[in-house]
Amino acid sequence: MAKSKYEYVRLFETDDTCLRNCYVVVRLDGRNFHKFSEKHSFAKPNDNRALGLMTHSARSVMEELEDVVIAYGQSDEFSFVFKRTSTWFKRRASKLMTHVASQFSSSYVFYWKEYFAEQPLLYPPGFDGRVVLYPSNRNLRDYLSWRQADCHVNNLYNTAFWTLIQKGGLTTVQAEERLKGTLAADKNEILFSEFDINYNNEPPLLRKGTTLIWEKRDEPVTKWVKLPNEEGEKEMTVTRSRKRVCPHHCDIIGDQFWEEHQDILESDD
Ligand code: DGT
Ligand code: MG
Ligand code: MG
Ligand code: MG
Ligand code: MG
Repeated sequence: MAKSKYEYVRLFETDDTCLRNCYVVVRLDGRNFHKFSEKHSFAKPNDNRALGLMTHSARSVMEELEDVVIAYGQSDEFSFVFKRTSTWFKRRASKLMTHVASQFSSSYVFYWKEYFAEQPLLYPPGFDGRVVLYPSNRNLRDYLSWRQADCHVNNLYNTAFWTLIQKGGLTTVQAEERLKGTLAADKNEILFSEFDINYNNEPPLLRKGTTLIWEKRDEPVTKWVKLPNEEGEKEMTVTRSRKRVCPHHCDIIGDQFWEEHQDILESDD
């Protein structure tokens, strides 16, 4: 068939293929969640329903899309790491990023009721996305360490800030003033000496964020098995090994996690 005279417009499309051998990281972040969390009465500083919904949406991204080997989330953000040899959508950055963002956003709305039963969704939330390429395992681990360190710094601050307000009776201005210039050790000390809170005993979900990886799990499956000598069939329970997305709330900065899950990263050589 003859080409139409309009075909040339395709030439305006630019190439956004992600460099080979690099991990492709897509990070999503909730748009104006400062307002969204206020309007939907999120608990302060952390709302377990909101965190659960974020994780459920991230799980949907891993299950519905291809080649995501690990995802890490905290607050209103989630990072998705595509395996470095992925050829999904010819590694086109815009395809990968928009699929992640739209799958995540629609899941967030779709599963909202499961987490916020009594709280209606008041307006459609959105998430921005960006793509970053990391050429080595060290770079990728440093990226994830950066996000987990951010989780720690923010959560320690927010825990101290809201404890001073909720338990100490300070105003937001007074709490801000009290924490100005303090180091991590000072915040730990305030929590411990004034409020009897050992920060290290706070839930790992809040201190470490959520890491999702694929793991093999033995699961019981019922199936019909043919009996010998044509005696008919019998329903039996057998164990099948299935790959599932599993959440972890542990340290991913040190080596231990990576030594225990060696199949996540591909060799650098
Ligand atoms: P952005 O990302 O530039 O569009 O603007 P925001 O407002 O989303 O800013 P961001 O992403 O730096 O900060 C996340 C906001 O979401 C921050 O204001 C705190 C809020 N947020 C996230 N998780 C929770 C939660 O569990 N509880 C409460 N109360 N707020 C939360
Ligand atoms: Mg932002
Ligand atoms: Mg945000
Ligand atoms: Mg954020
Ligand atoms: Mg299409």
